[in-house]
Amino acid sequence: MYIGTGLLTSSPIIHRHPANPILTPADVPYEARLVFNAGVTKYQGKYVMVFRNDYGYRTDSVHPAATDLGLAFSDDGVKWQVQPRPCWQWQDDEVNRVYDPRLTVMDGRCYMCFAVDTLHGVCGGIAVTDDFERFEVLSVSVPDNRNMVLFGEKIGGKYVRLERPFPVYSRGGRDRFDIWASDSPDLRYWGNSHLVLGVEDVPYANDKLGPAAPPVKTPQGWLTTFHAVDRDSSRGKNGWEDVWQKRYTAGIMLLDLDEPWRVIGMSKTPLLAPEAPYEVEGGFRNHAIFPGGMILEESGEVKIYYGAADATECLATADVGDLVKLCSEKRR
Ligand code: BMA
Repeated sequence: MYIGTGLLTSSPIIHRHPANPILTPADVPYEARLVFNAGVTKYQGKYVMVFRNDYGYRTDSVHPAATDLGLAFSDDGVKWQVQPRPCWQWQDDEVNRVYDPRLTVMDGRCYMCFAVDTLHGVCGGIAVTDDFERFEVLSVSVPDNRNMVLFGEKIGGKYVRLERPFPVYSRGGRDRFDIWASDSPDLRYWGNSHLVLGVEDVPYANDKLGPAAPPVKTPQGWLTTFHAVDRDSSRGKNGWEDVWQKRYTAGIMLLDLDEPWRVIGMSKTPLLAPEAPYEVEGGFRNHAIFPGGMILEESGEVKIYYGAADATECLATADVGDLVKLCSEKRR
């Protein structure tokens, strides 16, 4: 029996963009039904977005017919030109689909973390591209793991990622999934893992957490979003499925610059909780906010891109100083 964490509201320091949703299926020039959970970064002078497109659904069907990854470019991060074709589908007998991309630029190359449903479990992968046409897969984890995000530079001489393994054995058969960090000398071999944040650390979660957008660097620490999930057994139909008991909110925390598995601050309340119409109604799974992109502009504005209700892509903005301050509510 799950009891939810009650009424949740968004922080007053974050502002939903008036153009929301900034990407919908109507913007996509090929079959698209649900367009959400995008990775967004700046690359070669443009904003670039790789978005998840689930298509072939009917509203009375709960299982995705297919998923591909779409590509869009923008000059301002708000208006997007979607490219005529999806950008990558991993052709492999073992692979069912690739989804929830996150983008990190390092040394002039664009790295994409992704979730991949295989015939033998859900894995997290990392690929690299220079042109969004050819992707080289560098590593795939053992199941079950996903929500990987890469830090934008080496720390202590190693690449670092946040990730979310999902163990069930010995966890009482319940969801109880936490955020971890691992490092790597070459983006292929990962280890030296540390627990970063447990479900019990987040007052508005009772079910699971996951890394959201790749962290941005500030003088005070690595600023990073995460998704936090509460479940309530009394919730019923809330989207296309017969029963959808979860609510996904976005949280924010600050990680140590040199030991990024150490949380040095975290807001005890959500940064973004589902409230806007496009977050709470008409979606595949209502009450789902799933950030996948975070850009720190020179002006100090932070753009946070998030999937809303597993149906469209949205944007919210905040000032970097306000975000850092919000995290100072909790110190360890
Ligand atoms: C998670 C992932 C996300 C999705 C979320 C809400 O488990 O599958 O892709 O947005 O659930 O449905």
